[in-house]
Amino acid sequence: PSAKPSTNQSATEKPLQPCQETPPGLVGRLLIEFSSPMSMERVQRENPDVRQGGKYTPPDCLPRQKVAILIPFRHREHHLKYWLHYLHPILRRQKVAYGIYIINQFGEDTFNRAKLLNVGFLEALKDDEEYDCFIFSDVDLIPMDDRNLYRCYEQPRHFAVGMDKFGFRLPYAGYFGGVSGLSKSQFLKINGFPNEYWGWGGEDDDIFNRISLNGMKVSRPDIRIGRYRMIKHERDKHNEPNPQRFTKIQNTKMTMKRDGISSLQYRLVEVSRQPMYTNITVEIGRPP
Ligand code: UDH
Repeated sequence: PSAKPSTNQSATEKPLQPCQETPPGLVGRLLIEFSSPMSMERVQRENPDVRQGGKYTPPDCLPRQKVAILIPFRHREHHLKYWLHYLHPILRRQKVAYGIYIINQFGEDTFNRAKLLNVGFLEALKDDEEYDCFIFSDVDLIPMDDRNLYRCYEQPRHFAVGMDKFGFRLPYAGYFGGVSGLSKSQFLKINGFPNEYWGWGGEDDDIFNRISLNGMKVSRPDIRIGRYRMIKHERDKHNEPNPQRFTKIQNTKMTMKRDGISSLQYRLVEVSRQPMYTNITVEIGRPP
């Protein structure tokens, strides 16, 4: 399903054509660096066509999908500026209709990436029920090639196949970390993401297991195109490696039925629309 023609077509213009499968204005390999300072003012100034809340719709064609981009977040304002600086222009060239959602964990209890992303899925749909594609991105990962198209595919997508910190190679065959994307129906088929991975690690492997156990197969871009730069950082406080992760990922088959989007509980603290993104602050509890 694509967006309604009426949303970006005035009476005098001729009807918009569907956006081309391969967007014509892509540039390919990009220079990504994090040494020059970045400010939100600059990001705003350079992206005047992004609407309040970080929404964008191509003006010259009818987008094929409506994409919600969800970023798990806490205390990474510095990274967010670079992410927005690089991603808004890339997404614009890719001719997608999108909205950016920062899912900000309230308080200082242990971080829970996958649970935040479950919240993002439901809250994005509350904001706009037309989203049919969900892309889950860490805030510190910037694609180095705009041919890595941020949209949904026949099969669940893993975008971040070649990260600089792993020598631009997939660290292991079942890696699903960093940046991934599922259509609404693919996400619901796996009962969303696990809520019970507190701290760092394992949740991405659990999601990979959910996909395989439900008869789907991860798709990926070519390794030459799926390259990423990660903004270097130290380990965050309250996101220590989770020692339970190795046993938990052995049990996905049993746990995925009860633990997921169907069992998600949270308390919404605040939704605020910023010029370049929508911020969703949420209380998600703490490990048992
Ligand atoms: N995140 C936050 N705040 C946190 C923790 C995580 O925003 O406090 C989000 C953020 O989007 C981040 C993602 O969760 O990109 C993944 O967390 P991570 O960046 O900590 O994970 P990664 O595997 O790094 O990239 C692990 C620590 C590496 C320490 C290396 C020290 N040399």
